[in-house]
This record gives sequence, C-alpha cells and structure tokens, in this order.
Amino acid sequence: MLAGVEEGSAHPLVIFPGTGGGKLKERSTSAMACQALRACRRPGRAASPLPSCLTSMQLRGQQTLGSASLPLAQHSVRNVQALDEKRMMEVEWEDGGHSLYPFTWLRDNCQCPLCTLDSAQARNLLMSDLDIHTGVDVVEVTNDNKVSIAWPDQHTSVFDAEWLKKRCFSAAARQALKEELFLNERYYWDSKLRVPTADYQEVLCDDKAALDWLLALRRVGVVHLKGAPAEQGVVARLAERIGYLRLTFYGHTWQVQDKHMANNVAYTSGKLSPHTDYPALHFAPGVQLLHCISDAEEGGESEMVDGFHMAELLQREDPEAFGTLTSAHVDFTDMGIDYCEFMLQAKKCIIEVDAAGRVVRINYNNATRDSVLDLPVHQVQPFYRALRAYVDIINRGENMVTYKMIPGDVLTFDNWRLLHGRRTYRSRPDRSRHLEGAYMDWDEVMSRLRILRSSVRGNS
Ligand code: OGA
Ligand code: NM2
Ligand code: ZN
Ligand code: ZN
Repeated sequence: MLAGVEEGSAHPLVIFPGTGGGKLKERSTSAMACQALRACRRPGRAASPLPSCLTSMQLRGQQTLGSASLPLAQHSVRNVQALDEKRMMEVEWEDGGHSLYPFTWLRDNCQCPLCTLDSAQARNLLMSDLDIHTGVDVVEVTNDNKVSIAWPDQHTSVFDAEWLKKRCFSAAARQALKEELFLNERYYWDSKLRVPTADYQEVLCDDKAALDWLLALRRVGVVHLKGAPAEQGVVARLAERIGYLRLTFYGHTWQVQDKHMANNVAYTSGKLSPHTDYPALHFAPGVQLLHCISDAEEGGESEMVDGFHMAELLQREDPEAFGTLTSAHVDFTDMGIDYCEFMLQAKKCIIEVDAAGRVVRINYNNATRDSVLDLPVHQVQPFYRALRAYVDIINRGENMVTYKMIPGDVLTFDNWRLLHGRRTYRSRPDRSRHLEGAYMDWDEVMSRLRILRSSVRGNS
C-alpha cells in the first residue's frame, strides 16, 4: 500500500525515507517510485498522531475537526418544520441532530431548472427577483427523503438531504466544509524537516501521486520532485498537469542564470537571502516551480524556511516587532525590460494577516524593497529593528533547510508561505548553472487538487 499523503491521514508526507540530507538514489521505474513514496514512520511502530519526521512541527490550522474529509455517510431527514417567527426551516436528522436554514437562503438557492443553470451549476435567479422577506406555504419530507418547499408565489423547491446537510449553518459544519474546500490546515516545520519528495514522471502519469504532491505542497509548503529530464520545458509540463502557469514580466517561464546586465539580482551568481518572489506585485504568485537543468560546480545550495512558522516565533519572542511587520505597509519596486518593459510599485505588510489575525502571506524580498519608505520618520528605526528581528529568526540554523539541487530536481513550493534563498555559486567551466522557473497561483492548484481528490476517491 502506498502510504503517502492521504486525506485526513495522520501521515501527510510523501518522502524518500531517511533523506535527511543523505544520498538519494535515482529511482526511475514507477514501481520503485511507488516504493519510495512512503510516509516517514519507522517500520514496526504504531502510527503516531504525527509522522516522526514532523516532531518539530506543529499543527496549525483553522479546523477543529480531526479529518479534512466530510463523512460520506448518508444523512436522512426525519422531520422538517417551518419556524415562521424566525423565518427558518428546521430539519431534524435521523441521528437526532437539527439544522436551521433561513427561508431567504433556501429560496435563493432553489435548485430547479428555472433558478439554476444546470449545465453551469450556477445561479440563474437574479438578486432583484429574490424576495428577501419571503415566507413559506408548506414544507415537507418527500417519499424519496428530499425536502420540498412550496413558496407563496406558487414556486416549488426540492432539496436533497445530503445537499442540505453539507450546507448546515452550524459552526462545526461550516468549519468542516471550509477545511474540505480550502485545506487550510498547515504543518509547521524547521530544519529537521525531511522534505516531501515525489517522482516527476509519477506525478505526471498517476493521479494518486499528483494528489499526494499537491496535498503536501498545501500542508507542508514544499515538495521536491525528482527524476525530471535536465532540459527546458519541465516546469511548463508540470503547470499543464495542473492548469496553466502565471505569466509575469519575466516571461511564461524564466531562466535563472548569471546574466550580463542582469535585470534582477536572481540573474547573478550572488547570494539570495531568504525571500518570497515578487512582492512588487500586489497579487504575488502563490506557487513556484524551480527546475535544475545544470548545477553549480561550487555553492548554489537552496535554503528554505517556513515563513508562517517564523512569524509565529516572532510573535512569541518579540510581539512589538510582529505588530510592526503586520501593520507597516512597505513599498516594493521592480523595473526593467524582460517580457516587456515594466515599472512595478506595490505596498505590502511583510507579514500579512487576515481579519482574525492569522498569518496568510509573507511578502519580503530585500532586493526589491523600495528605498521609498512611506512611514512617519520616527517609525523608520523601529521598522528596521522589527525587520531585523524577523530576519534573524529566519537565519537561525535550527530553522532553515539547506539542500543542493541536482539536474532533474524540481523544487515546488508555496511562495506565499516559504522564504527561499540561494548561496553564492561558481559555475562549471563548460556549463553555467541553469534553473528554469515558473509561477502558478493557488486557485488553479487547489482546483486541480479538488478534481484529483474526487477522481481518486471515486476510483478507489
Ligand atoms: C529566484 C531564486 C534560487 C536559485 O530566481 O528568485 O530564488 O537557486 N533562485 O537560484
Ligand atoms: N525572477 C526569478 O521578487 C523577485 O524579483 C523575484 C523573480 C527574476 C523571475 C525574482
Ligand atoms: Zn426554482
Ligand atoms: Zn526567488
């Protein structure tokens, strides 16, 4: 059995066992690759709540329920009644549970062919035609265990029990559905992470392998693909497997090489300190693919840090600095000529949080941080102090994973979460170091993940 990244599994990783910087064997056949795709538990030991390789990680997320998957059990309706005072319908389920559904919401979501365009699974009903104060005439359970509602305007709606159950408004049900749709649970890590690994050919050909790849990408933030050909076109092929790639001013895909008159510090042989790509775009690319075509003779190792985990450490160690980096809008800039001429400006908080204060994005590239700094003068020094505190945590050896890519490796990672860097390098005399990169966005990746999940579920 392939113990990979399974939905709701306690073992979220796909790895080559024992690859903590050790030597990796090339595995080309699919059987070998399958064998290599194992969760990182030690043989003969009972499954622990988290894989052994994740001992240093903490589980973070918005969900309280153990499993990301909703139960597939059939739910049947015992009874329904209209609560006219509250303008809600109450469903009593066979298991004794109750759910409330507002009349307005039910009318708005009528599934009949007049109200819903079936071929698009989209609402046909116009907001201007919705009576947001509607009552109901009759609610009843049909013979085939559906819920039927007769509306005062002669319209009738019929709702499937399972459809209603999934859309229950209770906090627990909404939380479960949110997790099912967005998979916001994250595994936080540090230098002890054994980076999830999968086989390039396998993720192209096998849906389960592709699903495992994307699940680990979502939850851990980084997956190494191994065994790709050492030639251009690999990142485009991977993007095609998912949907489409994200065009930027650096092109559909871009070549990371030491270039004359480089239009970006990445296109030199110098060190790149841990950064996220493209904070100069207000909507930074969500996912990055970096394929090694030719490695350096010396140096050029990749460095990776879990930016969300580091933000959490900062919040704990230095709440004032965390407050500054989550509130100060920093200018980023990028100008030059590549795919075409560009002159970008953006304002971002280096640590971006949502309305509930949860970290949702890291925006930081020291190279493109603008000299324009839109802060009152007395806030300038506190800003530098805060940024330095965050960078010092990022640069701690205990937090950083270092890895030297070899030709055929593809690093795939969450560019909203990870900071990545590269050490200075010297190319081979006959062949300069060459990576090909591409961006994707999370919407497209999550879309493919949901499709793969339903097809893998359906086939098993
Ligand atoms: C980049 C980058 C990493 C590397 O091009 O933005 O981070 O190893 N490159 O060259
Ligand atoms: N490259 C690698 O923020 C950045 O400038 C990231 C982008 C040049 C496409 C580098
Ligand atoms: Zn209708
Ligand atoms: Zn980069």
